[in-house]
Amino acid sequence: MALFKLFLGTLLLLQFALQLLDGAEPQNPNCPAYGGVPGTPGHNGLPGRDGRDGKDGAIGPKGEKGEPGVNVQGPPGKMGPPGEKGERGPPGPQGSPGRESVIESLKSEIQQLKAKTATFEKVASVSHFRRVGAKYYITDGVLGNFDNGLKYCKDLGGTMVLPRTSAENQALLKLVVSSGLSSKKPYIGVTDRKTEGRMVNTEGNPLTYTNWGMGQPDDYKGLQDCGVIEDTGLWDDGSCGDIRPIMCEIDNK
Ligand SMILES: [Ca+2]
Repeated sequence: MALFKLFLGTLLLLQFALQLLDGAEPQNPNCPAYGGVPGTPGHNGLPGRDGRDGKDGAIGPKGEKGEPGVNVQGPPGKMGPPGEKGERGPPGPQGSPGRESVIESLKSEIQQLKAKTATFEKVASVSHFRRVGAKYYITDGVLGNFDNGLKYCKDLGGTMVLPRTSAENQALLKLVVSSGLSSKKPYIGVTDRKTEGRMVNTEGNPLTYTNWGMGQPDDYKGLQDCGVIEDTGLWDDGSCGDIRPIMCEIDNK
């Protein structure tokens, strides 16, 4: 017992000394308490529950630019169903003539110009001519019978002269006079040698214009079947075998 008191007293003194060394103020110097002996450290407790989510942090810095994507066109999609037929549109403007058409047109014009040139050359080749409408009356003073005249004019590309109107007859009369051939009564392209009394042109067609003199054609002595023109412009019938001036007409188409 005495030993226990001694031990207890020593322990108190030791604690007091420790408090003095720690600077700790004695709790109550008038009523000093005895501290217990510190126990051994306890075991670690169980981990606590998860805490609440924290607030969102600040926006981070902008990231680096990514690599360019690969530009690859995907495969075409499936063909859709055919749509309904639309209404007929208005007619388009007329197209310009094709190249072939233009060439054909130019060829035609060239042919016409060549024909006109040929006509002018024929007209210019004779000594006397007169234009009336779209034709020329021409003569070179050549003499021959009626059949000679038909051939001569045909070879020249024309026909024996035959007025179809009063104006044409006047034009022919002027040529007859100006050529100095009026006294020889040139032939005109009419005849009834195929059918007596039925005067026709050199193609066998009935006449649409005549300018017969009084009492003509009279087929004098039954020998007159071919037409001639007198210096008055009137017509008469004479022998087809007589030698007379030949006059032709050429179309200037
Ligand atoms: Ca006669």
